[in-house]
Amino acid sequence: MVLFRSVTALSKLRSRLGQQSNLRDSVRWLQTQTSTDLDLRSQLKELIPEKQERLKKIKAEYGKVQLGNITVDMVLGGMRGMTGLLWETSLLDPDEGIRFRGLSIPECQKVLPGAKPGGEPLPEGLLWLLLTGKVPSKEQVDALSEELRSRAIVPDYVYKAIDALPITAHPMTQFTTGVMALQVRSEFQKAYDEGIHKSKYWEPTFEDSLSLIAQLPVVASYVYRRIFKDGKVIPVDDSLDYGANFSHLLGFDDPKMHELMRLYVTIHSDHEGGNVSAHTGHLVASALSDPYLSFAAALNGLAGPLHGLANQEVLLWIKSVVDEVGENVTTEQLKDYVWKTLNSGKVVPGFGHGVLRKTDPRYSCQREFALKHLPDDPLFQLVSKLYEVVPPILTELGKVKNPWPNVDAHSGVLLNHFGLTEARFFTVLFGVSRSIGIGSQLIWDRALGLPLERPKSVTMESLENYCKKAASS
Ligand code: AMX
Repeated sequence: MVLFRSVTALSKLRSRLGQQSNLRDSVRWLQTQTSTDLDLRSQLKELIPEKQERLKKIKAEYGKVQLGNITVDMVLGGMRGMTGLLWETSLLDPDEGIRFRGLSIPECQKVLPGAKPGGEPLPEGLLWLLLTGKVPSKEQVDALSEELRSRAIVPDYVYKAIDALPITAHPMTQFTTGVMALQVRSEFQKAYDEGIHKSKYWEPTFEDSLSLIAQLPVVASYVYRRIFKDGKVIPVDDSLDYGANFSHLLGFDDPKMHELMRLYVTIHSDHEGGNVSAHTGHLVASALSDPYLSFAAALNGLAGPLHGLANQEVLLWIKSVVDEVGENVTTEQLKDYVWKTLNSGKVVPGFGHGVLRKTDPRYSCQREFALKHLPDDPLFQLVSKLYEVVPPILTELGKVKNPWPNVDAHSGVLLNHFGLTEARFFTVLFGVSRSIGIGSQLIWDRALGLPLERPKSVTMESLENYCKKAASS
């Protein structure tokens, strides 16, 4: 990669020399381009020793401090409320929602560079923030955009692996198959086989994570065009950033869709460590499986309807309302439809959350986007109506801890508005976005030397015996 960066800088210098007569300017420009300020890997190299020391100190000074009590309810209830993971890139507050390295979504929208001033944040900027904890400059983001474009090369056997599946295979199955095929070129696996020292694990993890993040839009778009379009692949556009390129590769070049994709990827990137996809990626990587293997595992968790597949389910559910009742559905008709869904033993997709207890800010910012760009869209109006109808009904059930909408309640109608109407594909978009959060954390997992995950499990019998003993003593 170092060689690649030098070659890229030199070829850019050559083209600048073609454009400009001032050699001194160009040399100065080359110096800034190769300086460590613009290089994410160099930035990380500086940060890692300090964080390693900090973790050592926490272990030494606070190792025996209790973080809460584990109850039987927690063990039987999917470990809700049980703190058990270190996850540096983001933190979820039940009321406020997600903070990426301390910044809320509106704050990220304010401080992260956009394609134009005031535009939606560029996902590359978020990647920089998640990895370093620092808000990048526009120049740093541009350098990272370029680096990602240069890594967006997908070997032919990846397409062949996908082509081996029937076209009817779910897009997530095709996508994950592509990720598994990408694994063939894992730098981590190669370095491990060659006997790399564990203090250097983070370096090939960095290479794999960045390449994975860069390659995923290409693989995802291949799957999309294979299933839903003409099968023709659209090449990467060297003038576009990550989000806009993803939209372009899928076949959508409306500037508003580019903006939507930047926002979509940014807000879907990370949601602290305990959700199914993030936790799975982290768990699998704790066995020193490389980022490709770990991320493919994460994607399989994301593909479940209680997690990432919910965005597909929401649009299909909304369309079923329209098919059955019509677009101008009244509040009463909508209430009846919600009850019908619940009475048939199904969940209302897009509502509820394992941690959040208020409206998801990822929902709110998508609503803002809709109000700005598609206020009259009939499906957006239906989504707005659901916001009024669903929470009181879920509250009435008496068991739902959070009746408010989550991220998935909104994303589908935005994509649908700009022509991406194939709901079955939506979770793939979610998957591409998640690589930014999970990939970033995996680098820190290895930099901090986090151990193999291995919690204790119990049988029902041992649990009963333990509880009886505890009650009698
Ligand atoms: N519709 C109907 N019932 C719901 C519900 C919903 N939207 N949300 C929760 N419930 C039910 C649960 O199924 C559970 O019922 P049970 O006791 O009969 O099994 C009960 O309410 C208590 O659940 P909870 O503690 O409030 O939620 P949870 O932490 O167990 O589950 C979640 C969280 C997201 C799986 C759940 O709210 C749900 O199924 N929502 C719909 C699917 C969805 O939108 N998923 C996407 C979440 C965001 C994401 O990961 N992308």
